[in-house]
Amino acid sequence: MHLDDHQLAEYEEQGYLFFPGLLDRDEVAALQQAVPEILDRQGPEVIREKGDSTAARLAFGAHVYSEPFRRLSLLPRLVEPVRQLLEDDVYLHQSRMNPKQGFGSGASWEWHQDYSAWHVVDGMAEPRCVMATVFVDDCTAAKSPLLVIPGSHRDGFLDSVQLHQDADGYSLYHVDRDTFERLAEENGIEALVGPAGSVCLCHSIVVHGSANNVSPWRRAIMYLIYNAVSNACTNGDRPWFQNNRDFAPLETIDDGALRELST
Ligand SMILES: O=C(O)CCC(=O)C(=O)O
Repeated sequence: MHLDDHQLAEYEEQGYLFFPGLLDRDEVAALQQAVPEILDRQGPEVIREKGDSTAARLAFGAHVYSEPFRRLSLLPRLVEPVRQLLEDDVYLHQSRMNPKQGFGSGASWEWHQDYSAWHVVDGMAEPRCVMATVFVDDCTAAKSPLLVIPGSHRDGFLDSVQLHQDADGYSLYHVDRDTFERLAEENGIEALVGPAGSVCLCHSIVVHGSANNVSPWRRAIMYLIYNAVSNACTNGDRPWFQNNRDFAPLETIDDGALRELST
């Protein structure tokens, strides 16, 4: 998939591009079938919700241990436009699934820029990194969609407050209240809604967050974090599933390879 000049200008302006239904039904089915096994995994790569230890909050690294997600991460449909946006070869710095379980278990996310932790903790020099946000489930207004502030990347990397650092090394920084209010007043807030298989390519300093999912339905999103090879991280303190140290440029696979897995 090649981005045209209009799309490149839109990314520059609003900090993200949204592609409804970029993956077809068979591809979505292959991903959805793999989700329960990923969330049941017992290991440090799966972090549980504070208010419900039975519910996974984040599953890191599924592109390594789940074949459908490995294939997803290497599809030309994702990797080629990301290379184009970053004007470089790319490697996968991190992947994480946020299943956002229903009945309130899927808790909120404070307003933040993802780049904060990668810069401060992992030593990523520049925000030359794209979050490919893949909707594994339908994301509707009722399921606490991902909320973004369009154009907030144009304010650059913001001073952030560290919200917490878990014993397992997971860090979250949040944007201070005054800055958040100003950005929201200036740019508004958009909800990313669309059917399963939709994809958003998002700049790593776009401010985003989400509310508790009080619907009865899961709302899983897979975040694939592609970094420019020339921007590889310099610190190696965090484990492989948070800070991948293999900087070899990704080689794409056949664009139909994920679809082949659907049964
Ligand atoms: O999927 C969500 O609700 C938000 C997740 C998020 O902001 C993140 O993982 O950085």
